Amino acid sequence: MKIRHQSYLPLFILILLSCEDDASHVPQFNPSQDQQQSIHILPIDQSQSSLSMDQFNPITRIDQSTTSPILDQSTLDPNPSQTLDQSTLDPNPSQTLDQSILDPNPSQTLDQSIPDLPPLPDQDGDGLSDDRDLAPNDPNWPGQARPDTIYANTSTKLFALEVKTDRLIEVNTFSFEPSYANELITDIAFDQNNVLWAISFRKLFICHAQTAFCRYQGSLPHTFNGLTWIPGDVVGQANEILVGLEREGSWYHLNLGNGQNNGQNNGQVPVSLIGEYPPARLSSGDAFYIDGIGAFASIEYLLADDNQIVKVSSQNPELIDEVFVDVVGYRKIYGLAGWRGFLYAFDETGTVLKINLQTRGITRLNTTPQAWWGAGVSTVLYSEDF
Ligand SMILES: [Ca+2]
Ligand SMILES: [Ca+2]
Repeated sequence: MKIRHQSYLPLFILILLSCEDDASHVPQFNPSQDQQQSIHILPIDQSQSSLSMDQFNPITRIDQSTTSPILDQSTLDPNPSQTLDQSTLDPNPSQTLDQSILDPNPSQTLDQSIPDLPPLPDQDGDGLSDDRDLAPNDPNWPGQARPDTIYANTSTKLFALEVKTDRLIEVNTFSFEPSYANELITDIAFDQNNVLWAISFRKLFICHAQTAFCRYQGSLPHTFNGLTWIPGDVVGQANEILVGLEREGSWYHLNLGNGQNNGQNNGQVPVSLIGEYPPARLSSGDAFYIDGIGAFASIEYLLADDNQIVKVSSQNPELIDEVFVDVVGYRKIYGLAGWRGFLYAFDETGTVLKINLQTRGITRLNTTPQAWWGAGVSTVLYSEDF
């Protein structure tokens, strides 16, 4: 056995040596190696992961920030006409009419137009805050229309019609600065501050609504027979605009310069064409606009016996939304104004008509000796009810 042991000894030694070699190749815990791996590999993996998400994945960021559905709706609307239709090209204008002038609870309309704000400074105490007062230190100028009142004019006199009672009152005979005596007033209009503006055939005035004294504002390059203010937001302007109507049916923007109502233009008032009525239609003498109601105008249709009162686009008078009513028997409606629920038409023959906006029924309110040339109402209705 000993020999056998001896005879196997070299083999045993060889096996032992072989096992030691094999043991040296078995994976062993090697702190230095593993530590190196943890230091170098893991941080690189983490940094690469972070980098790829935040900086090398631009598609994700762009999708979230610039091509979101919000952008699609506001600036990349594939059907932008929907937005336009709702705001400026209402295909069903009668809805606007129904909701505003036929509103049985009109205080809602006024509440929206005159927010409840603290009073602004009014140095002269005339009811017009300094920022709206053409003469902030003169309590007698420019004057304002009375609430619940529309106004009408002959060529020489100013009248007031109280809408609560339908009572017609003479305010005064128009008077002027000496250089402008004997001007004939063809139409009147009230701005959003309820200040009275008036035109003669070739001149523009501001007139005190309580005294009918008029101050010259500028000359006119055309002869206008109608005058109205239109809110700026309706026609894409910052401020409300003054519009003159030619007999031939053209509407002109009377540009008063910087800001509204500056009244300081002593030269010729620059004008620019807004548009004109469709062929064969003339201005019968007036138009008016009330915020939330829209524009109405009196029109003479060539060869027709009667005037028409139409609802018209303020942006383009060629777009007559509808013939609101044929005023049978009257063809000289030179004055037109409106109030809640009613239109008032002043014919040169002296008749005053009241037209129900809901039923479109016409009643003769008054027959006067006055040859009516114009009428006016503010774009914002003022009332003592609120
Ligand atoms: Ca004032
Ligand atoms: Ca004043």
